[in-house]
Amino acid sequence: MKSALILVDLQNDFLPGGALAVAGGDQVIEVANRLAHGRPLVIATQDWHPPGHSSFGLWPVHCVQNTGGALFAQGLETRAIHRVFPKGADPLIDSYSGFFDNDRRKSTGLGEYLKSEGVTAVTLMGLATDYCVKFTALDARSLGLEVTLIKSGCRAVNLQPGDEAAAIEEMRRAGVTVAD
Ligand code: VGL
Ligand code: ZN
Repeated sequence: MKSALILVDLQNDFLPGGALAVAGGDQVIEVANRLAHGRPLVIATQDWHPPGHSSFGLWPVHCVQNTGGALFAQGLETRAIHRVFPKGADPLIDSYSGFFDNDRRKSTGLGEYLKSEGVTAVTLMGLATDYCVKFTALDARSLGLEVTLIKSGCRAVNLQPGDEAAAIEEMRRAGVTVAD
């Protein structure tokens, strides 16, 4: 069994002070650094929207390509990251998942890459639990990967109270192993 670590959207705009700040988002950076250290395969997804992206309005303007908010968090040891998969670059459709656009028609290449590397299991953490982490985990399961979610490495948007717990329950039901 070959495994990869996937760091979801550890970008400035999702940290306190950012455009789409996730409470406690800054606290997961040290978890990421600890998990990534010495790992043979570390992958990061990067929310990467063009100006005027169709998700703006539903969400505040965030992670605009080539702006500081789209950069990986200061403090994240990016040297440990082997491959970056940008997502959400199509102006007309969003991509919560690191694998596919929300209509599941276009792949980011992540699934094909993992397959070509012989990866059968992924460990997942990042921002935000109830959006990009959840959809990345569910797509990984649908592709037949074993998925372990590091709960201490995730924080939720919680538009509604309880969204985080519901997301974790949905992932569990899909066969995701939830670990601390
Ligand atoms: C995300 C909303 C919009 C996320 C990205 O990373 O969870 N959420 N874009
Ligand atoms: Zn986004």
